[in-house]
Amino acid sequence: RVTEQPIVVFVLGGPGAGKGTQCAKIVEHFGFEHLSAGDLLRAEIKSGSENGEMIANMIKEGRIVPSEVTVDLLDKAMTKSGRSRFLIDGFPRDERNNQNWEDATHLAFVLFFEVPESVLEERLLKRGESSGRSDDNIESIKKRFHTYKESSLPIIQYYDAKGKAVKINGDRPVEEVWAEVQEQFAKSNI
Ligand code: UP5
Ligand code: MG
Repeated sequence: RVTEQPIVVFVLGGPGAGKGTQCAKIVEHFGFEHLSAGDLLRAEIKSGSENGEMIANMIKEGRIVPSEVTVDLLDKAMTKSGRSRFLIDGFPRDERNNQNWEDATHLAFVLFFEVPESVLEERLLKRGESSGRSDDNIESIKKRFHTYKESSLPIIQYYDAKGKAVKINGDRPVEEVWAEVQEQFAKSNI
């Protein structure tokens, strides 16, 4: 494909759907740059940035950080990487996050992991035993689910209506999910 624009795949799905797990495998096999918006925000907290406290509060409350903060972190990470193909994990999460990306990038497709909420809850509680993540507790998890349904699902539905969403049943063993993800990337030719 001849394009000046970065090629982007959005990787979406509820909290704990397996976005990070599958992105690591995609990187290994298909050589994308993986940018997790959540990881960038957590790194920003650790860096002692003036936004740190605000971001930490939003994450614990399962709320979406103001778009300009996240978009700025993504922009910087994309520029710094010098790469042209990106997996953007856990973003866009609402309408505001979604503005301008379709013009500024070539959006190849949106990978969407479907997993029932009960399974997500179980995964996150288990991870919470050792993750140290401030939002892997039952109160924060419920808030994350609420935000996901209210703000993030409509974005996925928007891309689905445009024929851009690739839906994958994420409620299967990691390797089974990966087999389908791998097939999708192999046939997409990006
Ligand atoms: N696991 C993974 N796959 C499995 C499988 N197939 N079978 C069984 N277990 C599986 O996986 C989660 C857990 O499940 C792990 O223990 C894993 O081993 C297991 P993971 O791959 O980490 O799932 P992922 O979808 O990445 O889950 P994550 O918790 O990262 O998703 P969230 O979307 O909740 O978190 P994120 O880091 O993206 O965002 C956190 C917060 O940051 C948000 O709530 C929000 O407050 C803020 N944020 C913004 O404000 N804006 C943004 O743009 C992004 C984030
Ligand atoms: Mg993640």
